[in-house]
Amino acid sequence: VADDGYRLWLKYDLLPDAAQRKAYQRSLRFIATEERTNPTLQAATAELQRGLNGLLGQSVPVVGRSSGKKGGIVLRVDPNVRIDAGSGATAAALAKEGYRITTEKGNLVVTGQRDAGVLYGAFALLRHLQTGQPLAGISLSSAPKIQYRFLNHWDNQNGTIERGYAGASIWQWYELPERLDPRYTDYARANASIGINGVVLNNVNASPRYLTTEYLGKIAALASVMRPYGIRVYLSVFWAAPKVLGGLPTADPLDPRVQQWWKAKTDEIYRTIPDFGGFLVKANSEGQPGPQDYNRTHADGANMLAAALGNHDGLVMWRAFVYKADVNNDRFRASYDEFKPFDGQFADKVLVQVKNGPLDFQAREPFHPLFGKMPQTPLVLEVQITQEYLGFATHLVYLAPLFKECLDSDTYAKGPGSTVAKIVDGSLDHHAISAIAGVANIGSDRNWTGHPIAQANWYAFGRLAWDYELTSEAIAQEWTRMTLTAEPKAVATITDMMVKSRDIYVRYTTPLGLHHIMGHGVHFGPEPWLPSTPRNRWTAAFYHSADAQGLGFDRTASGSNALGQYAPQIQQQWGNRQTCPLDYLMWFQHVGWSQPLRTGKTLWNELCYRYYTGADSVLWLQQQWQQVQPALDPTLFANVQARLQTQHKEALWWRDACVLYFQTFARQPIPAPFTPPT
Ligand code: GCW
Repeated sequence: VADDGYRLWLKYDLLPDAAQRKAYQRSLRFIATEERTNPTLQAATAELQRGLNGLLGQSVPVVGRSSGKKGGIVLRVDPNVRIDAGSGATAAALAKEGYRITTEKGNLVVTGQRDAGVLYGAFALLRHLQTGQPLAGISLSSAPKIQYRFLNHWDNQNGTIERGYAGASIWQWYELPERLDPRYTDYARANASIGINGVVLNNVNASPRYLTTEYLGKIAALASVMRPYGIRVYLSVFWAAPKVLGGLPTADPLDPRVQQWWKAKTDEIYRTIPDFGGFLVKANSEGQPGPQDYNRTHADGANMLAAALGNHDGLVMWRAFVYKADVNNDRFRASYDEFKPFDGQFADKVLVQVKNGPLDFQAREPFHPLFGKMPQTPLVLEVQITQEYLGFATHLVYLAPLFKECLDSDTYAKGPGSTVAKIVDGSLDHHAISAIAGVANIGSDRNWTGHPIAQANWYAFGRLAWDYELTSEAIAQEWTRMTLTAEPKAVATITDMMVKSRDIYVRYTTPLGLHHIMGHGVHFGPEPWLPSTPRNRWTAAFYHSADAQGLGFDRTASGSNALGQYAPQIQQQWGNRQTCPLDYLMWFQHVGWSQPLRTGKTLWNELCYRYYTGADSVLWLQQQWQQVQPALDPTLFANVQARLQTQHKEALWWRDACVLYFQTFARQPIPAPFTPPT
């Protein structure tokens, strides 16, 4: 049977090594659990049965208790089991989701303080087997580093997905609540296997319809599928809902009628969905309504929703992705300028959700300057798993290196070592709450993500949300083994391709810190020539600022001074042409075409060098892929092979468009050995 990718990394194909299978079989002969009616333990048990059946070719019975038997798995909830989750303010909450796997009296014991921990432990045990690791003397213990680990769906009520490239939405609203597509369960399994514990079901450009009684019933049905998997559902809300749904003349957050409407709506939600997670809000951004329509602030809006939540166990995630087409401002600065002044004014249940970079999910951005500058507010890190600016579903781009680059960035907020990760996990500023969100790349395509390798981005997001200290390489290796092949050389080759893929993409699209030069609106392909107009100033030409002298956006004190939003150490490093990382150069400096860079080449020559070698590297990806063919399912092999052909075509398109366009300013020949396109 051809591998259509539906099973993701939970394929559970028979392990190829018979000796290893034998060894595993001896220790995995039954599953014992005393809590057979607990839905989460039932999910854990069913997953283990399914996994062992596939991996070992043996059906494993479930028994009530091990009572002296040896050679099986014992699942146990034990509120007192010791799980190390550090010493931060969230440690107790994190430990509740952790797990421990040990050997006791001849059995493998999977323990958690709560049932969700046992489920995560069951998935960890399966991963252990899928990646061929020994069971003898096994002793694993793990707790997440971040408390709320979200997927954000940008799915619309009509089934389309904003910036989705893998088909329509998997939520079949018109079938709900009666029919529960089995795919929902598979979705929940996949998420639980990587520790995702919250999903925002709908687009941040939100339809008010989700808040109607009719839709709440549908959402409750979805919540019932997610619940056993430790996943809570959340909603993006349309700010003007009190007007549209409630018939009120206003949505002013300080108007008592508006407050009352939200309170009543929130109570209704919790009556329908008792474990509802909370609200995500995009307000006063890209045409969405918000509190500023009434001369109120982001804090007024967020705090009103927090008050509506009252004693319900829910959160408000208020997005910092805001900008107005203010011709006097550099869009880079907008979110910081609007939010920084409100630090300390948000209610306890409010988190501010900040994109990884200041602009908009570009292929490479410096970290967002709000990280480290709002110490009194818990910040959610929002990354994009869907490849809006990274080649949709035709370019092979593994995103863990992008996520890690942001998490590992040093903000210097409290001296060296104040990484974005330590701000997001709450440890730097001692927050009692921490969260991370990834914009999903999931659709109803048979293989969920369009590009088969894009499954790894969903996987990597979850694994890093659980433990941001994992390396990109380790995650790629693990995913490849679970999903594609166990053949060691092929695993090494594919891991290498994946780890290098994002840099390759950056080189042939936006090298040296170029940004926002893609096709306008659709965000695909190159369009660096799009000029600024008084009505639309923020176009490609604005961001690359090419002129006869040079290239790049001056964000130092002589330019927009967006650099001034960062810590002094960063200002010093990035503000100096000699020390600014070349990868960020065009983000911060306008550099002369003939200026020599640290590489020894002039800016123009270095730019050409990166565009050309970047596009050539896609041929390298093709060669590597060709080498692993014998180790792969033929259908899957052919799928990726074809996409790599498209990717090369599009890489040449990017290269030629950008080099030829910038050449009209640089007025220099394309350096040898590269030859101009004909
Ligand atoms: O990246 C931009 C996208 C919009 C998106 C917006 C946002 C959901 O182009 O499609 O809207 O960001 O993050 O709100």
